[in-house]
Amino acid sequence: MKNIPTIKFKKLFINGEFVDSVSGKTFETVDPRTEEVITEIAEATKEDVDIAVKAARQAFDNGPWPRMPGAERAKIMVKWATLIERNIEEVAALDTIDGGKLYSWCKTVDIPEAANILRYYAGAADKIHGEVFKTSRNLHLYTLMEPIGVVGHIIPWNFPTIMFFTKVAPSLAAGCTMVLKPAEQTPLSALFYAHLAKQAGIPDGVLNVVPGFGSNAGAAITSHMDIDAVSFTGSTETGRRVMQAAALSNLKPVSLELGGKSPIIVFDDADVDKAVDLALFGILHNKGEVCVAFSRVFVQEGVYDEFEKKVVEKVINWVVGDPFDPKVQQGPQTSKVQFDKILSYIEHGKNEGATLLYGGRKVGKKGYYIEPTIFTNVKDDMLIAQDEIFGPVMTLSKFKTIDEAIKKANNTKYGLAAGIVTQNLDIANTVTRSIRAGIIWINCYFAFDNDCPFGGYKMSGFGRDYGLEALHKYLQVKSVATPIYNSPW
Ligand code: TXE
Repeated sequence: MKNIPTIKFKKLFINGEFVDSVSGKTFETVDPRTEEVITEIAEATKEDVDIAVKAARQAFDNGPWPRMPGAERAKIMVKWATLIERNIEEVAALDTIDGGKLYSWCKTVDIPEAANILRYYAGAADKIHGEVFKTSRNLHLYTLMEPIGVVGHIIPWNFPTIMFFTKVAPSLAAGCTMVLKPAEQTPLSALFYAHLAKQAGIPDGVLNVVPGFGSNAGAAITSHMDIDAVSFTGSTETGRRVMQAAALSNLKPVSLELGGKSPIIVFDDADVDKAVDLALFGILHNKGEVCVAFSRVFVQEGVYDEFEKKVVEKVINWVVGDPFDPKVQQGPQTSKVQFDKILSYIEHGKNEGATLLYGGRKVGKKGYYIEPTIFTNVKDDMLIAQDEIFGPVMTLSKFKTIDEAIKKANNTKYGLAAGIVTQNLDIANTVTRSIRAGIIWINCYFAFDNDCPFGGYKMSGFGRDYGLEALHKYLQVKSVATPIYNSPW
């Protein structure tokens, strides 16, 4: 795509209209390829969140969406999915200029997947039902599944499209209304999706999009007394604040998908070429700004030297550059803050005694580009082996036994994902059961399906996105009892 799209939607989307913020404030969104301002976006603050919540409350209490048969909701969601696909080039380009994401990946994976997520949950919208119980007493006892109410969604900047739809689609299917805050770094596609939602027929007030900063608009959502649940994806540190604000306001339930420091363990019997490809894809995909990035690579001693040699041979040819160029494999980091954070971890790694095997420098004069970086001689307690760097930085180390590999893999406060590379089923099964993480990839990476729940153990959070588990985050269970005729009740 040569033409950068004109930015059509720059205002808050509240009650079905694009509106200025109450304060009239705006903020800049920056193109990480050039470090130049793309445009100014209306900035939501607490007052705007209040207005958006009122609209969502009105739509929930009196509007058609929660009362509509599930099949009707489904029709509108499917129409939205089709509209997204019709506008695929434009939205893909928005995520590329806003977040430095590979245009080809957005166009062939993220955006089509977003449409599929909508269709998956559209398929569930008319299959939401409770249970009837055969009780020991003379009672007709059953449960109703009801939408939880007004939901607050707060999403990050690394997957602006996928995150938007993993939150919005199940809550829409459940019959909820919502207020979503995109990340301040990447607000463009969310506003475009809001426009398409209106075209598809999502009633006014059901979906409200309020771009703004976390400490203001985000905090207003998490502490709001009239929001019934919050679904958050972001850092562990902010996740803690989200939970605290929920506890101190109306005790709304929260689900948190937080950071990670995921290991990939390569055993002696592995196909080393394949293991190298998986490890590189695992840390360099989306320039390492991935919550499930394989940032810690553990290789068994028998194949370690071969792995180290091959990983350098392959990474030398890794192409960093403009994410619109189809030959490019890695675009710029999303923001200056993230760029500086990664470079400072690289410096830290050198200072704490790890060996810089490859990379470590910024690329070019303009834009937030960083070389793919590999550290060896990494000790488990080093900061680069413990903190989520969220960049293209691999830490590589050696192990001898399965037990040692399990111990190393679990030596983290996080528990989002893990990879195992082996041909041996016994090893795969043993390690799978021993690692405390929400998803285990055996001989693969980034293998997701809309039907399969995704979320963390330990400080990677709780609650699940994807699958029917996510739908249940947005539902309440109401039990109903009625005596059977002539019973003593
Ligand atoms: O995250 P924040 P940041 C990790 C990654 C990254 C680090 C910092 O390591 O380097 O977090 O990124 C909103 N109340 N991940 O600072 O702050 C914010 O506006 C309510 C991993 O950008 O968590 C944005 O919309 N909301 C992660 C969202 O939270 C608040 C993806 C995420 O921002 C808030 C992103 C507050 N007090 C970063 N403060 C993953 N799991 O994939 C901020 N926000």
